[in-house]
Amino acid sequence: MGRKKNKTPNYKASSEGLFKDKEIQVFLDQFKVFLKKHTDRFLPLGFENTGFKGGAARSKEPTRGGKIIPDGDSCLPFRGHQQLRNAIEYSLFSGGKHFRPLLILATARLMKIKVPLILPWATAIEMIHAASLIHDDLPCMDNSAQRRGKASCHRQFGEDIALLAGDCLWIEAFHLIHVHTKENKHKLKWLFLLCQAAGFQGLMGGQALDLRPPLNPDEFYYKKMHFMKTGTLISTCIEGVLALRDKSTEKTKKLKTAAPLIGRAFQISDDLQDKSEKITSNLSCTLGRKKAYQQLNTLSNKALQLIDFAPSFSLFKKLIIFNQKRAFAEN
Ligand code: GRG
Repeated sequence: MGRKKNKTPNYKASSEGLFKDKEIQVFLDQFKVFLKKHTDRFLPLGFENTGFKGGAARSKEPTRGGKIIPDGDSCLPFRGHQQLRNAIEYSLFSGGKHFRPLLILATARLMKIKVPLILPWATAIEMIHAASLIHDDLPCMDNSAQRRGKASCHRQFGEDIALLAGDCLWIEAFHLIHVHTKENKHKLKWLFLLCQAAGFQGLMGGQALDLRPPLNPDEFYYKKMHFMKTGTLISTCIEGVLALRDKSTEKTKKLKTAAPLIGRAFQISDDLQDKSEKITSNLSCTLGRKKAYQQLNTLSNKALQLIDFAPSFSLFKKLIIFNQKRAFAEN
């Protein structure tokens, strides 16, 4: 049994509404086109059902990644499963704040790195994020019926397809980095960072800590769990951009130090927004909302102080403040 039934989605504002900056819109459009290109190329349209019923979707030329597979049987349909693809696209293109891709853009702006160079990174990170949300909603985890104001992936497509959609998404994120990163040294660094952020010390390990908390969770536990479950991926967004620069400078050091603070602040803000019932492992419930607000403010202010070289109107600072303020927003 999951811990929370019918978790109320706290999704309210999308990034489009919050950052009415034309350049950000252009970035988000480019980002979505990039994402769509990857799904179109590597997850080609397939069969509506698993049964090989033929029809429009049936291919005489089985393909993988746009290439014909020499299987020796031209009748073997091999375009992939349509529902799986639908579930992947349903989850990828269902809104969300795009906090992580925007943080990547914000870091790139501070480092004077051009958008095309960071698109694969932003896209792969959002795919891992989408995968984690699908899995997080499953009945064996948070058991959430809704996500972003819509039916969660498993409610829409069934648990089997949702599980596979989540698996597929995070694997495809690695695939995307492999295919779209020009420089080998950047590719290796990005793959390493993704492994670190998603694996045992990251999302997956953090989720285990959240699902099976100790009997008496203390502040240290929350710090660790928040960082692994949420903070690592957010912090990795920044690190991935810094990986494009060889030299370590005062600026990069400050950004590296601020990254985990922003990551932890993001989860605390998320907890404070979550007003659903039956929440057991939530900092704001266990330690009290006041203390959680204090921690959020301390972390955010520390991060803002560190980024003293960035102008106050910079996207980077705006994102830190946005995260701080959303904790106070009414759902
Ligand atoms: C398959 C990669 C993978 C992981 C499996 C289920 C799991 C392990 C991890 C779950 C981790 C998790 C859901 C952490 C919470 C992170 C969080 C605060 C999510 C909400 O992010 P927002 O607010 O969501 O950015 P939107 O909807 O805006 O994209």
